[in-house]
Amino acid sequence: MFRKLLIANRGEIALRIVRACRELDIATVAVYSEADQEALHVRFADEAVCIGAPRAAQSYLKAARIIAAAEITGAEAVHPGYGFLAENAEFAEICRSSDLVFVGPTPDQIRAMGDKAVARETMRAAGVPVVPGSGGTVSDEAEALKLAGEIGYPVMIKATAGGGGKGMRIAGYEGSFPRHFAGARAEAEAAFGDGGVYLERCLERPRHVEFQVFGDVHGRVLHLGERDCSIQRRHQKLVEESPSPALTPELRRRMGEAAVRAAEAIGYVGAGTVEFLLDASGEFYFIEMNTRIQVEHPVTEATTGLDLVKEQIRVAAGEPLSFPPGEQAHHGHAIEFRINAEDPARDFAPSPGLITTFHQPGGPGVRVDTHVYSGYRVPPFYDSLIAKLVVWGNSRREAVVRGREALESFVVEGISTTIGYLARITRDEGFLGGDVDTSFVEAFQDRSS
Ligand code: MV4
Repeated sequence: MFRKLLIANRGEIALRIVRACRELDIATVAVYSEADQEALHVRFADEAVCIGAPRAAQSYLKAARIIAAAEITGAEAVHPGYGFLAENAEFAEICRSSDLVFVGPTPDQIRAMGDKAVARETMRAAGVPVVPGSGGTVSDEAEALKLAGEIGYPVMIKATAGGGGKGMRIAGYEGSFPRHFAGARAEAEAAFGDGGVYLERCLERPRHVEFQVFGDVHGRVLHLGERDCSIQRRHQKLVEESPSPALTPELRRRMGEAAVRAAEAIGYVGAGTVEFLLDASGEFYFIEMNTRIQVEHPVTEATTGLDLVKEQIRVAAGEPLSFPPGEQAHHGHAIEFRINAEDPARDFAPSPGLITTFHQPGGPGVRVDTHVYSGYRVPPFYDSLIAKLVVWGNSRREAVVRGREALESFVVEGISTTIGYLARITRDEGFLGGDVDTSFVEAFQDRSS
């Protein structure tokens, strides 16, 4: 096992990784920006190295400085967390050529899924269902228009370098296609330096159901069940839960098999997430694979009793997966609520600043992953997640009630947060019925205002 590991991240996930390392008896190195001098990941890690100015581009995204910090401190491995450099194949490659173990998949595996049109083709060839659409990217407008007619409107135009909904456009009918096609290409070029786009039939009010997968260097690949992430606002997830209220045992089995096939197709090693869209008729389609640990991984930890971050580190050290053979056992129901420093009354505008009071809930089945505390100043430079509330219950109903009580006793003063908004969701009839799809937030906002 590694003796020392560098954490190339900040916030709650950096603390999460510190805790996993403590249990594995691995020393930790934090890196931090000038804005994070007072951060808990800096205080709780065994050593800390300042790597630059507050902006991520000047610190957490500076591969060379992170590698230098690892070399100076004698770290043997680098855990990238999520965001920042977690899905940067070049960074994974630099780690390798610097004799550092990147805790995650290989550069080739990151690349195979990073290009979304290539990933679609790889999955289709492996027998994983994909949304009907183009084979690869399309650049010629006349050809794209013809293809769109064959796919059938509405048609979705997606950036191949995008993902998570970035650079996505819907053409509702033939007349609007050329405009959206040109718009999507220009947007993709500006945002990613790659104007490549592909087409998919636009599914009507799908659900977002993703499967947690894991692979080891000994060739074993398995899944740990699903998370339903249909409650999103502008492609930001607000609430995630497992099991998905939409799956039957039969559908879960088929989707789980498809998820494992997806990971096996690229010889996947480490923690990954295979994302599917599920339509109202029960058809499911691969859309993307994320080659990192995700924000919502504690939902799966709650229903499986496993520690996914420790498992990532063990797998990176070459150990076989520690999970028992066969189907993994799941217990009860878990829900994660993302608490952001945002003001729902001002269209979720960021609300950085000084937290004067922070009091977190507790009790049976309540877990809070956070890096903030009373007296902490939320910097304006990074994403707005300040805490994840993860509740567990024997039934969905019990989990929802625990979530509601926990949100109602959560006190954060000094800044605006999404706590009140999330508490209202727990009282919503649609949510209580498990009747959620991609239109949930819009419909909820209409009926609750
Ligand atoms: C789609 C779609 C409908 N049809 N693709 C993909 C990334 C995700 N964040 C948004 N994505 C969608 N892709 C096709 N072919 C609808 C969405 C979508 C969505 C998906 C899941 C959860 C919430 C969503 C909100 C808007 C759009």
